[in-house]
Amino acid sequence: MNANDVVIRGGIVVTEAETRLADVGIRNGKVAALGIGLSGATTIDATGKLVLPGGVDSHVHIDQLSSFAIPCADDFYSGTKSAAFGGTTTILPFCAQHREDALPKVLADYFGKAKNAIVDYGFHLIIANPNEQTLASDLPAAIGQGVRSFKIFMTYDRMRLTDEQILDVMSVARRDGALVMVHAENHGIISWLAGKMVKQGNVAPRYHAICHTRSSEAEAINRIITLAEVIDCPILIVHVSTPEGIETIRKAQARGLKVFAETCPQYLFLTARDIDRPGVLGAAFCCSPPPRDEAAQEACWQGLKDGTLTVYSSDHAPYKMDASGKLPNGDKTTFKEMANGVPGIELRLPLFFTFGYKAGRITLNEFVALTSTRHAQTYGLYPQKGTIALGSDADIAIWDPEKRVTITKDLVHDNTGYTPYEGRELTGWPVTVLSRGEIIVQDGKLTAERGRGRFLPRERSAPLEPLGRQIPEMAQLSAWNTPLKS
Ligand code: DUC
Ligand code: ZN
Ligand code: ZN
Repeated sequence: MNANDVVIRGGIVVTEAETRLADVGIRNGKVAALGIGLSGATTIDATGKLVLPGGVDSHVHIDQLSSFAIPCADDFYSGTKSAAFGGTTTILPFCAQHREDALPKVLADYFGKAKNAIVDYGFHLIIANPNEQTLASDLPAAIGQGVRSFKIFMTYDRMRLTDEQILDVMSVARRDGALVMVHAENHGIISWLAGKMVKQGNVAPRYHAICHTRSSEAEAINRIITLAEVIDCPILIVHVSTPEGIETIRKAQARGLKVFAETCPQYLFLTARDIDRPGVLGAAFCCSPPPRDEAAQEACWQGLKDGTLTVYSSDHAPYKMDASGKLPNGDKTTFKEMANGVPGIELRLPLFFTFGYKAGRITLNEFVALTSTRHAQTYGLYPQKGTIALGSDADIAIWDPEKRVTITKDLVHDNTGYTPYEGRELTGWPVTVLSRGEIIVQDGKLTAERGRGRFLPRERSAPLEPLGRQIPEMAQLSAWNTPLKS
């Protein structure tokens, strides 16, 4: 009898910490053995290939409505199919509250939608209305269900929280061991500038990038760090795009604060020039914050390399280039009316492999850390996800490091209908992908059943613990932030 159900034989196994020639034995969906000469009921020949942990994408929008109620192009089937083809085997999408929504219903709706997923998933919660009920009952209840991260917005009329509301949400997160993720841009600067631009008739997509000034990101990052320090609450700043923002985070980290941060493909591989196209074509590249310039790209690479930026996520926010998505008023759509976001769930890893690892900017171990391990660690999924180790889920992407691929919209499997990376030449592609030991993609074909993905409840974990170091003034508050009795 074979000890293993599946053996991946002869590949180079890469984790965050090491690179070695080894077979991987899989039993009951878990990594059961690592060594040479393993046997199994099924053998996958990985000679000449790289055997990497499946990607963990901790920032994706799927089957979600934007703040203007514009629907994403992807449901959980198309979104997770696209993830799988790109070597990603775990995703963390958002359950999005809009101001009028009751949180328990929001969560229930997304649990229903996610029944179509083909890879495993956890959830974050977007909080737009932190009222008494939300703070006292609904957030603790969500955490009890294993939804242990909340995204808040400092901009957008229909989503943004006041500083007081942010402090309230942070207080709950600190007490109950959740992570506050922040969209950090100064609302006043953006909306004031946008109002003036529109009055002047400057409504093309390129003005979106102009209104979202670099300074608006840096100011908001500085403010959110200040607020987090008052509460002593770990935070993660999503989609960081500017050298100024990164430098502010670097300084906070040097002071020992628990500030995690993320950047995304659009800040490494696009610039504001991509948005500057005739008519409304630039809408395809509009996201918030917007792509910047080459110096900002360089700062993002440096931030990833030196650890200031903790994770590299897709921020997959797929909107079609038609009236259902980016262009509600056709070619008359102004930059203020366009949904913000670009697709990237499938190409996140291949782009990073070619332009990061193959280009010599990062090592393979850093590739694994930034695309998988650190996401699992930061969000409380490690070591179940994010590594290839005994007892871990056998979520594995087998990469052909020499496979040449030209990106076209027909190559990718999401429902957006375009890719911002059309025509780029890649070297290296995940040719076989396993989730919990089951082959879900092989040689360009999906072999997974709709609905096989499982929900991942997340436990309280070390990165989510406060430092225990508050500003002295907080000592004047009595009975503040007492842990809930379980
Ligand atoms: N923020 C995101 O994280 N994604 C899309 C749009 C936005 O503002
Ligand atoms: Zn955002
Ligand atoms: Zn996002």
